[in-house]
Amino acid sequence: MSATDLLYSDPLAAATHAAAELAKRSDIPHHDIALVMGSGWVGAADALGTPTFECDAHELPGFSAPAVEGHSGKVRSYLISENGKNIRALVFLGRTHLYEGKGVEPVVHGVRTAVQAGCKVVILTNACGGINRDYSVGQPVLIRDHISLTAVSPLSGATFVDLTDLYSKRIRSIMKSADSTLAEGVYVHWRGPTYETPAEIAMMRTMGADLVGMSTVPEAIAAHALGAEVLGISLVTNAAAGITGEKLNHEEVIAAGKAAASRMGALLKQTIPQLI
Ligand code: 8IG
Repeated sequence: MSATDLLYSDPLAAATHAAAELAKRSDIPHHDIALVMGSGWVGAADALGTPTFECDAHELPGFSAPAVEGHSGKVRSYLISENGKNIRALVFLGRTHLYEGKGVEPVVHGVRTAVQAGCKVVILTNACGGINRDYSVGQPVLIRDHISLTAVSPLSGATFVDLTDLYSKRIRSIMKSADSTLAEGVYVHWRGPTYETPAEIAMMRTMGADLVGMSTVPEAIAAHALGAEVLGISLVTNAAAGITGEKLNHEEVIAAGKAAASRMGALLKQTIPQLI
């Protein structure tokens, strides 16, 4: 059976295979923490230091080539050492999105691979639209909770998983201790690839949403269901539709991401030793 067929028929087995291949190629049998870097977050990975291993994600079974500019599709391993603690961080530069139309399995394959590789903590980053009028472009926001407007779950069958503490309170509190300016917000998952209409943004605001984007939620659910602790960080790279009267464009999003990413990378490097 091909790796892609296995991904759809037995996604966890596919992730186990990918984790074994990663261990073989990198010669690193175990990772502790995973980070998924979304649009514009590559600079944050660079702030983690020099990777001890890097490959193209699609060299690992079940991964496909990236579809979006700013998503490089690399997998890296970093060694973060502090106070005699050696932490292995597995970093995905880029991700697969629901709007690519391949289904949810490829979307969550990275985090499942990470958990099968040993990761107990999964940090999901993204670029998103700001619904909350208090947010400014370039501002990082911790995800406190989400609203799924796709209603797509990576899980099937009678597995009734509690999502009360999906975005770990423990980790959010560590992050806020390290940077007291960090805001928290509710993230709406929107399938895309179209952005929202102004009326849809007004609806989301009424629902209690602060942020809107096209990622993170399925990965958070898949990682949590496998027992990992999840942190979500959104970088507000544009005001959501209808707020400023300007149209949304992808280039603007990438530029805003780059500016804030190195600051977030330094914050992540500083806090990672406290998370494991
Ligand atoms: I970056 O305004 C980014 N991603 N749905 N809406 C949605 N996704 C986004 C947006 C946005 N900005």
